[in-house]
Amino acid sequence: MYEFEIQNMTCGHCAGTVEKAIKAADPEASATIDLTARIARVQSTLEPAAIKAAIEKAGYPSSLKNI
Ligand SMILES: [Cu+2]
Repeated sequence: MYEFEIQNMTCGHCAGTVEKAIKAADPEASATIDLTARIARVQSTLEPAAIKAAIEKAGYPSSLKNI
């Protein structure tokens, strides 16, 4: 499980876009979005960098948190 901090994820629409981007990168991924903390928790077999790139491509730069 990875945690990404996504600073410009500010509303439900953003959260939906981020979740869609994660699912597009890995259909098997499960994503939990915490809009208040602006964090996406992702369960995926892909490398964190691949998920990060997909989120970024959707317009949301993120930073990976170590957990
Ligand atoms: Cu938004």
